[in-house]
Amino acid sequence: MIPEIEKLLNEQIKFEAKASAQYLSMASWADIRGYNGVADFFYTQSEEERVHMIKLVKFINERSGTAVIPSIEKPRDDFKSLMELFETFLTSEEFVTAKINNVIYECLQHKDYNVHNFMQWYVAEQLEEEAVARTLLDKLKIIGNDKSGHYLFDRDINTFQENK
Ligand code: OFO
Repeated sequence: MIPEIEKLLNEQIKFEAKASAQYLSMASWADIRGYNGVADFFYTQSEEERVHMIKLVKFINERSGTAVIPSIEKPRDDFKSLMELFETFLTSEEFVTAKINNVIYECLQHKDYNVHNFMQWYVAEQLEEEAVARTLLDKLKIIGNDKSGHYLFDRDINTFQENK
């Protein structure tokens, strides 16, 4: 495996792990406040990010690289509203997308078409996740401070979760 690409993939492991920890923290925040639908949404998102991380770990190791399991700093848990929770979700997804785009760019620079091909799965995944995050944020903007709107949002959020 090309060392520069291996390094980038290992960094990507950390970004996926951070997203998984962040979404677990967000699930817990929602759980405590009685938003059970939102909590389930983020528990599932957290699991999905863990799957993305493991996929990278296995890919690196199978191609005679060395996957490094990173330590993760404490995720945010100080959200003031559902709106802030979902803004954080979108920001996190946009950050990961930018990092994936950078891996793709470097793959092309190094003519690593194998990893380039592998990363296409992540590109498609990010497109979907960003779209879900934007849709949910748009709904919250419509709802504003309406408490019954928040109730319905929490009740119906599972209809927006991707099926994988
Ligand atoms: Fe790993 O899929 Fe989003 O971040």
